[in-house]
Amino acid sequence: MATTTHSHAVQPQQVEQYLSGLSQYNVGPLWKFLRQALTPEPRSQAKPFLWRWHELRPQLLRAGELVSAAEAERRVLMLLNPGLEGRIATTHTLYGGLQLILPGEVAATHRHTPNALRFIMEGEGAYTVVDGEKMTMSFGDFVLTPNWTWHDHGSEASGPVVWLDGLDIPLATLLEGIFFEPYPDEAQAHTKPLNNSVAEYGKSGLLPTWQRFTGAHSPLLKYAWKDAREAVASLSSAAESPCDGAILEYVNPINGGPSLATMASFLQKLKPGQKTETHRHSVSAIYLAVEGHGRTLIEDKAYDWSPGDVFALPTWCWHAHENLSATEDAVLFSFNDAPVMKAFNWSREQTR
Ligand code: GTQ
Repeated sequence: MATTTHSHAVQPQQVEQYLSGLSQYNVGPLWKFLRQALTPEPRSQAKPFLWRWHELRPQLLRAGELVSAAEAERRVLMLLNPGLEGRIATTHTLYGGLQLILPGEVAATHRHTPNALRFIMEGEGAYTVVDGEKMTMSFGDFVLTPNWTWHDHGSEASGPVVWLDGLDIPLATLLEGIFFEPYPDEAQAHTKPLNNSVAEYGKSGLLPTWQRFTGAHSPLLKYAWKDAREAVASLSSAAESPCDGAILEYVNPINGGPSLATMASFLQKLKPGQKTETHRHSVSAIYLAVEGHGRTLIEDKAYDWSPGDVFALPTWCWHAHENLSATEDAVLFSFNDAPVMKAFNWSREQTR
């Protein structure tokens, strides 16, 4: 007996009728969607986008006149990606926001499963308390609020303090891992010495012998600007990345891993006139210009930046950085979702 081939007997309208009847069973024909589901490469819905400090700073200060930190709980302008309308997202996995705290204010204690990081953009004399440890925050400091840690912010400053918040909210939302809890009081007790984690874990290569932290995040919760800036400044040209210049990661001092389970953070310096090579990768990132004037080409479009500007780099976009000054360094802070992508073997990189 020959095997049956039946396609000659099938009428196109029979197929159409069949397909249109499928939705009532909540099923669909994979054969019509295979190429859409399994693209050769990532296709991000997020768009490259740059938020300008000179536009956002006045808006943030205006929020300071209209809404108190007590009312707002967190007085933040969220950086919303124009390609991800309706979502609280700066890239498809990462969220960035600009937070303002004014002299004497307190942003009440709460905790949540999303991890948070802060990079201080303006001012000094603010603080964050994380699980009983108060940390001072000044320009350029990088501070962690790992997931499910109680945290409140306050200010003993004489002027506004502004920082970039980075959280994994879009990722946690997709994975339906969001939990949130307010603290019973506005502020929590300060049960540890000021900047305690810096004293215990903040001297590179020197760790306490009587305890070995085993959490999924860095036990060092604050990385001071002076140390990080000096570290990128002192790298020799031989120690540079072709695609990123003099770049260092804020790591967990115990194991050299990322400072948070879901997000890796970096400081990079571009020498006067330096142009990096073009590459793309399957991690998305948020960048903050800290010093200098530069340009990042993303998919061949120029995003020119100055201090305080923030830009989103979606997945798999070709990009290269350039320092536009002939005399001054340019410095970028950034964070990305590499720990997650690496954990699942989804991290890839290409150079052009
Ligand atoms: O400081 O705890 O930008 O909970 C968004 C959510 C900041 C914070 C944000 C938050 C915080």
